[in-house]
Amino acid sequence: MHTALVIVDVQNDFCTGGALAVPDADAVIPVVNALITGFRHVYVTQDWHPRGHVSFASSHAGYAPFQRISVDSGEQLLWPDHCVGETPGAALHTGLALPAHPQVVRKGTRPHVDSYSAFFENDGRTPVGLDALLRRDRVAALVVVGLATDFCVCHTALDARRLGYEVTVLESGCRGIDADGSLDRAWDRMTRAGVRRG
Ligand code: VGL
Ligand code: ZN
Repeated sequence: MHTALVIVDVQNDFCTGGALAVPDADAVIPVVNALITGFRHVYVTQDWHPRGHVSFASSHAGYAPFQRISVDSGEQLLWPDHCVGETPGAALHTGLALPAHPQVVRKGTRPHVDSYSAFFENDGRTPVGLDALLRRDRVAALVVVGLATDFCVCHTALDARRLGYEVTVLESGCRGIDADGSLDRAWDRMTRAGVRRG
């Protein structure tokens, strides 16, 4: 069984100058690039929303980014419009030194449900696609890096543990948004779920 590198959402909109820029996000790029050469199995996730996505504050009259709202799949933290599919903001950062044919998983593609995890949408049960690829490739352990530590990295790591993968989240290869203490809470949840903090 193999160990894979999972690179979460290193996209222009989460990097410097992007619509939902994560503080110091670009610092992960050299760290991730140094890791890539050491892995035969590399998976890349992309946040990939339709216009008018349920997670956008602009889709809900009277709401602003970082407010919470109740939606079909539960509570949704609202964001600025970001990572609209096929726009430059959704593109992977060109500083990433990816292998020629990386395995890409796109998430958050459905209008009415968000997906922080590359395993399950925020309804907790609709598969996004990463598990099927990992099973096909006989991967049993993951090293997870990327953006943002407290949202898509955290939920991807938690679901991976739920599915039985061994998981290390490499802190130097991640950066967080830290909305209201969410970064500490995310590390707390991850470590309690058996995620190694590498
Ligand atoms: C993310 C907020 C909204 C992430 C995606 O990649 O962590 N965060 N959409
Ligand atoms: Zn998103």
